[in-house]
Amino acid sequence: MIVMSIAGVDPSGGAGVFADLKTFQAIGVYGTGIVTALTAQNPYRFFSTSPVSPKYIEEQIDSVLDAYEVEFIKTGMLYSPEIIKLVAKKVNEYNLKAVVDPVMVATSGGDLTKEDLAKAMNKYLLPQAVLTTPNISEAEKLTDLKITNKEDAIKASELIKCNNIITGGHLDGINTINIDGEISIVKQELIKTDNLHGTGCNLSAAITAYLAKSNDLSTSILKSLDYVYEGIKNGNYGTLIAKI
Ligand code: PXL
Repeated sequence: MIVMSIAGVDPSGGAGVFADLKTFQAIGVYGTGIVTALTAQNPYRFFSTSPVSPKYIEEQIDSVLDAYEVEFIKTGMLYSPEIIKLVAKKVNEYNLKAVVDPVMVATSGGDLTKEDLAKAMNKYLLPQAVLTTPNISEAEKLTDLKITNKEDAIKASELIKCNNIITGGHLDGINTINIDGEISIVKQELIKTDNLHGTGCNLSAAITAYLAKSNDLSTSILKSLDYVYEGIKNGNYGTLIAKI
């Protein structure tokens, strides 16, 4: 089983492509990584971003898919509407099943993107995605709703253009899952920590890996929530032996 991450590079290894590869490895699938942008950052401070050209992102994707059979991919930081459009084109061209983490802002507060990406996500990528995994602020941007409670989250999840989990790290641990229009709520205990960097990246990577291992969508989400919870508790991802 070969999966692919299309995302940015966080050199401190907690988020982005490097983190995704560790999570793929921990769950027992072979990971490939397409770089959309470099960043200079650590878990506490964001310095800058240097994007890769869409043409070179396309060349990376084509070179990997020329050799490897890939069914499931995840996308993370896509940086610009042009890159979102390109990735949507590739998903379509190669018939890829995409888990989309609609990254817009880093946990550390850095603006990862130069433009409002929500419009391009809604138009090009989400309509053909298997799942999207917004946090509260990303779900607000995708739907133009303000989310302050469970009812708001359910409303937003019904507006998002594909199956989704709205993660509850900023909503008392209330995760709202919408699969084929069926809503379920999974409440998790919140852990007191100063390092939540990369939680979203690792969640979507874990879901992708579990899907590649033939788990259904609901099972993949539940196992991945567990994986990320343990990662937060231990301050680390990928070094865990995941429940495969
Ligand atoms: O978790 C959002 C995110 C995604 N991708 C990259 C990041 C971050 C957060 O820092 O650095 C590359």
